Amino acid sequence: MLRILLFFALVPELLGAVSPEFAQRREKLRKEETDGIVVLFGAKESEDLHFGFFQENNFLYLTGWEEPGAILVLTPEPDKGDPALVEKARLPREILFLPQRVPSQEKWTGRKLGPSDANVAATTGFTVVMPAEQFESKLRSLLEMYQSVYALPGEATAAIARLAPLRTVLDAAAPIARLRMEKSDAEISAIQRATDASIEAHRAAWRIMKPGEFEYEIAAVMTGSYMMDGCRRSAYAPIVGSGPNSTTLHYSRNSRRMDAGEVVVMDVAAECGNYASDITRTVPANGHFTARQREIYEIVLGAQRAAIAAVKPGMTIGKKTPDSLYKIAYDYIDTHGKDLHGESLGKYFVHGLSHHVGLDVHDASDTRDPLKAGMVITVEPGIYIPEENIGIRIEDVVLVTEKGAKVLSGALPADPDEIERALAQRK
Ligand SMILES: [Mn+2]
Repeated sequence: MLRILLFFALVPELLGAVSPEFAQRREKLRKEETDGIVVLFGAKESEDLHFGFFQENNFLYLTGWEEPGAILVLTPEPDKGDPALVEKARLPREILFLPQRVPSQEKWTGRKLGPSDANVAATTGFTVVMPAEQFESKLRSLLEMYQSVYALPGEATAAIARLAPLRTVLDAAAPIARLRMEKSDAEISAIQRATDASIEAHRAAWRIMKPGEFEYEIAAVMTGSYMMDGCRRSAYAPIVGSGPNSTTLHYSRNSRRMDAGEVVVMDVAAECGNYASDITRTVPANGHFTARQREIYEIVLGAQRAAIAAVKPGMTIGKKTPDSLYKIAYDYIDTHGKDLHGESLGKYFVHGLSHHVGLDVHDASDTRDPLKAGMVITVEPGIYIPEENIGIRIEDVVLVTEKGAKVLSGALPADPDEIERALAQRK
């Protein structure tokens, strides 16, 4: 057993439900939200043939459980002054509800663990596992003892409204987001792994980049690269935008033929072991920036370097929050360079600077909260000037450390000379 646990500890992408980390997260949540029970529904098996089954990420964060149809119920640590202390202390603190096995369905999507399987506790990491059909009666009895329930909008809130319409329903997303914002070492390793695979994908794209190719060829090489590295899917729809498309922030048709003299924005990254990365580089299709492209590029890079240099605990990522990294990047852009009409460039930086990265590429967070060591964010300034067909975005994944920052995607060049040198090595 110890060997198995060590194996999981060393290979974070295989962080199984039995890892103690999931139980620790649940315990933290139970101790923080002492005023109500927590009810979370996992994702269901759907008929969607496009994407396959993926667990809901809050559910995954708290359980590590990756089979469909599960339900999680947590009861708070009993309060010593509570008159119902004895009764509440007897309750299980954590219950995982699992659907019964359906052999006809298992022919299509494979063997599942059922609530009465002998190994259910060892496999799930839960001492108490009950059949999903007992969920409603169990919830009804718990609701007699607790006034409030934390749930995510949707199925859980509907079930609570039906079973106990007078209870207070609180949003579970906020307290879970507070936990999710601070990454554990295993999570940071998983993000690093997704980042390393994404870096290799960008290098693969640079090796085939040339005028006359289609954007989708670049996207194909990149997704193929990280899937061949063992990543299950893209962290988001790949964005490969050339020329005019470089100025569309989330362009994802990837259908245009690239021309000489154009820049190509590649905002493409992998999800590996359930954790996302998020990297953007902008390169010249023919291997050489024009003087104007380079001028704009260097302003974006300068803004990014200024913001990354300022990353440390206590800073914030909101546009209007105090000690804002966004403001540092915006001010840099707005005080360097001009558009064709002699106006400053701040108005062409049209999106936020940063978001958290984790299980979701735009990870659960509250952007008003000051950064802490262990948080992982992007730093991604951009300038988009449609009139000049120039869109430049440079995006890196940054770990906040005690003293500052570590750029997890720093192995991929962003310097324009280094990019031109790398492109010069194309076949
Ligand atoms: Mn991003």
